[in-house]
Amino acid sequence: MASSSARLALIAVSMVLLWSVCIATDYVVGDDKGWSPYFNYTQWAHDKDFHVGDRLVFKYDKQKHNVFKVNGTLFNSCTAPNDTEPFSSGHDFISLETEGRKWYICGKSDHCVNRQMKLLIYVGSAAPAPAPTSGAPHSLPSSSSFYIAATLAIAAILFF
Ligand SMILES: *[C@@H]1O[C@H](CO)[C@@H](O)[C@H](O)[C@H]1NC(C)=O
Ligand SMILES: *[C@@H]1O[C@H](CO)[C@@H](O)[C@H](O)[C@H]1NC(C)=O
Ligand SMILES: *[C@@H]1O[C@H](CO)[C@@H](O)[C@H](O)[C@H]1NC(C)=O
Ligand SMILES: [Cu+2]
Repeated sequence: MASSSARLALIAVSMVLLWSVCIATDYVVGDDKGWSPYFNYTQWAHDKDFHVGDRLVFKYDKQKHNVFKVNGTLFNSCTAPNDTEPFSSGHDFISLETEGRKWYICGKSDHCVNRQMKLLIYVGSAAPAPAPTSGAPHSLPSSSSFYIAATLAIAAILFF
């Protein structure tokens, strides 16, 4: 029979696991400068560690700017696609759903080519849980750690 302290411990461990797996970050592109001309977005992205599940937040004057998600070829030539609609709300949330390089440009006027309105980031796998104290393997993919944590939490609440 599990004691109530074992039950509490299990719930606590599960909650910590759930929290660490679910935590995701919103990055306001350009911080307080937002998405604007003559800001060095290469520099901005340099010290950031983007993960699947995080979001980019583009804040800008929607009369003056927009945001196209493009591929590397269009990024390098600063070409806005003419077959896709840009983000244009002035306050766009873009979820980082897959790993790899992501490219964003402003499609207005010459903002990409002459005014540095271009952003390249690298997105890594979902943020790993911190080393667990329970001795669970460190390399568990986060989705399975999520289900394990959720199952533990539910089991602890329902059955102990
Ligand atoms: C932006 O910052 C990067 C990294 O610090 C630097 O290499 C690059 O020259 C800068 N770009 C401009 C246009 O200043
Ligand atoms: C980049 O996107 C353009 C427009 O959608 C497409 O024509 C081109 O083939 C793409 N390039 C790569 C390398 O995927
Ligand atoms: C769209 O862009 C492609 C090149 O990227 C060009 O060949 C095509 O003519 C353009 N279409 C329109 C409607 O402007
Ligand atoms: Cu712009």
